Amino acid sequence: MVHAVHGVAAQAPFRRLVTPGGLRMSVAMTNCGRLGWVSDRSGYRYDPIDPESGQAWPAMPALLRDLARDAAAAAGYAGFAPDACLINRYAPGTRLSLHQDKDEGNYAHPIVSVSLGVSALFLWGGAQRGDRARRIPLAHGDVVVWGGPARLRFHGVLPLPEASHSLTGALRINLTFRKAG
Ligand code: MD5
Ligand code: FE
Repeated sequence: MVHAVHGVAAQAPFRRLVTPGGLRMSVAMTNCGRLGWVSDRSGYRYDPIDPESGQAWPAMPALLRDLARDAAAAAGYAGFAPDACLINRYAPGTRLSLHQDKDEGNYAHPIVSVSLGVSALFLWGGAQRGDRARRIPLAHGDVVVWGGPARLRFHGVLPLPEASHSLTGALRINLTFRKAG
């Protein structure tokens, strides 16, 4: 999977997007699949075109697509067919503040997330931003299926510690598979 991510990034390099509020995200992102998640001053959206290249996003490697489908099926979501895979890259100190994933068309579809490389502490909140958040370690190889009432919970990632993994060095990679269209 790490090799597949490198292949995607060779076509669509990781970049740090700007939020509608004008702040640059600390997470570096790229995408594969028919649709990619992007953010700029005009807002958040799923776009079939990589705005950096003007070209379609790289195809979703079958290895990645099949793992997401099988994980969803094992969690009770048979037939999950993701059309978007957002790939997040965390360097030491990179964090992701509390948010909900609300840019997809149909919240009945789950989101599947795969963590690679350095472990992070995931913040798992509730339905309201102010709800107490649990801290859950996500390590290399962890796969989580977020469906049903969990699909719209607030969540985030605490700053990545300085650490090293044999496959990714100081980095954490997270892939999230979505049915966006
Ligand atoms: C990460 N990425 O570790 C996380 C993993 C993102 C993002 O949050 O938006 O790219 S996905 C965690 C997730 C997805 C959907 C719902 C919930 C968590 N949840 O209800 O807790 O880079
Ligand atoms: Fe999210």
